[in-house]
Parts: sequence; structure tokens; C-alpha cells
Amino acid sequence: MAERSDYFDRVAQTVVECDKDACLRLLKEGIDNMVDPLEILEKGLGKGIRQIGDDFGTQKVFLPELIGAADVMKAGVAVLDERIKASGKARESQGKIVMGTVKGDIHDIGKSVVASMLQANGYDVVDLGIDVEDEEFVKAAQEHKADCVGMSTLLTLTIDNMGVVIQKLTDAGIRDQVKVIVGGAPVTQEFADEIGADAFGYDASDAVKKMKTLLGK
Ligand code: B1M
Repeated sequence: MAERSDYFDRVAQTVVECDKDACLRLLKEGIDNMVDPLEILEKGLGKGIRQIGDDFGTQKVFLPELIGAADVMKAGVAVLDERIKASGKARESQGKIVMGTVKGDIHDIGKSVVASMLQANGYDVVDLGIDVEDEEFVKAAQEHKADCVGMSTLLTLTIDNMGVVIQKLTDAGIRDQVKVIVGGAPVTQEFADEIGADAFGYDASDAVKKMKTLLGK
């Protein structure tokens, strides 16, 4: 296979060009050549989708391109996901997390990547999906006797819902029984501290690292 950086750039370009067939072909090539699926995700697909996001932000591209690129990204993530999950060894559970994208936000990809990485690292993950009502996080934490609640958002418009959920965990009397980790593009460590979250995950690998510290396993 050609140089790795060239390979990742070609993967990124298929996302930018909304070319699903080329993307899936390249992913197969990478997997067959033993390229780390997480690296393909972060340096290839991730690079492409960030490029489209920036271009959307500066109005170089518009919603149809954003949707098309997201479609390619999702198809690619599904392929890599299998590999990432398969890389996790069978082992005792490291803890249970209920997680989702907060109310008002339908961004799914990053949250799902984090969920897969946690699963691959031995955590039981209850994925609540997207646009999750505040109370749903609380109900699910109680019902599943979760060790941790994880929230994701990509929109500045919905970021405050994370603090609302933490307040609701307190109101329900279970805040001291569950840890809270938050993440997503607009989320920062400062914001996490401000709303009283226990941890901030910068990306999927960081989320795993923080969970290990939080749950002490
Ligand atoms: Co949207 N979108 N989008 N979008 N979209 C952004 C977020 C935006 C930054 C683009 C831009 O303007 N430059 C912008 C938000 C601006 C803002 O609020 N500041 C934006 C907008 C405005 C919108 C709409 C409002 C557009 C519209 O309708 N006018 C709309 C939202 C509607 C709604 O939610 N109510 C919208 C819609 C969409 C699509 C549906 C087209 C699609 C999503 C498809 C899907 O998810 N199924 C989409 C996409 C793809 C994006 C961008 C391009 C890429 C997001 C992504 O998947 N990234 C995005 C631009 C960008 O992020 N640069 C953009 C890849 C993913 C792997 O990364 O999600 O960041 P990320 O997750 C990372 C980390 O953040 C972290 O780990 C992950 C893995 O490394 N992480 C966590 C995430 N959650 C975590 C949780 C943790 C720990 C770590 O612990 C629990």
C-alpha cells in the first residue's frame, strides 16, 4: 500500500466528495493491509468530516453536502466499528454507562464512536441515541443501575442541557451514585467544571482514559 499519510488523505477526500463506494473500497484496502481502524477513523474519515464541517461553517458548502458527507462517514464508521469492537477482548465488565446525545441535538456519529470505543474497552454501554430528553438520562441511570452517565453534544444551542441533566440527577437523589462524563465539539474542560461534570472527554480515546480514572478500574 502507498504511504499511510497519503492513504488517510484519500480516505478523507472520499468523505469530502461524498463518494461512498470509493470510501468503502479504501477502507477494505486499509483493513486488508492491517491499518489500525481507529487511525483510519481519526486521520481519514475524521479529517474529511472536519473539513466539510469547516467548509459548511464558512458557507463554502451547504446542507446537502453536509448530509452527503455524513452519510459516507456513517457508512465508513459502521465498517470500522465492527473492527474496533472485535479488538476488545472478552473480559469482566469495567462498569456500566448510559449515554446519549442531549435533547435538541441529532448528531450521532461522535457519540456512537465513543460508545464503540468504551465497549471495546470492556464497558457495558446503554446507548440512548440522539435527541435524548433530560429525564430519560435520569430514568435510564436508575433503571440500569449505571455507574456513569455520558452526554454528547455538537451544538452550542443545546450544550446547556448537559447542566440541566446534572441538576436532574441531583434532584432525583442519585448524583452521588453516578459519575458524569461529557464531550462533543463545543464542550471544554472549563465548561465541564462549570456544570459540575466529573470528566470531559476530548475524543473517544480520551473518554476511555477518563472512564478508567473515574471508575477506578
Ligand atoms: Co451538523 N453541525 N448540523 N450535521 N455537523 C456541526 C456540529 C457544525 C459545527 C458545522 C459548522 O457549522 N461548522 C454546526 C454547529 C455549530 C454550533 O452549534 N456551534 C452544525 C450545525 C449548525 C448543524 C445544523 C443546525 C445544520 C442545519 O440544519 N442548519 C443541524 C443540526 C440539527 C440538530 O441537531 N437539531 C446539523 C445537521 C447535521 C447532519 C445531520 C447533516 C450531520 C450529522 C449526521 C449524524 O450524526 N448522523 C452533521 C454533521 C456530520 C456535522 C459535522 C460536519 C461533523 C460532525 C461529526 O460527525 N464529526 C460538524 C462539524 C464538525 O464537527 N467539525 C457539524 C465526526 C465525529 C467523529 O466527531 O462528533 O466531534 P465528534 O465526536 C468526537 C469528539 O467530539 C468526542 O469524541 C468523538 C470521537 O472522537 N465526543 C465525545 C463526542 N461526544 C462525546 C462524548 C463523550 C466524550 C467524547 O463522553 C460522553
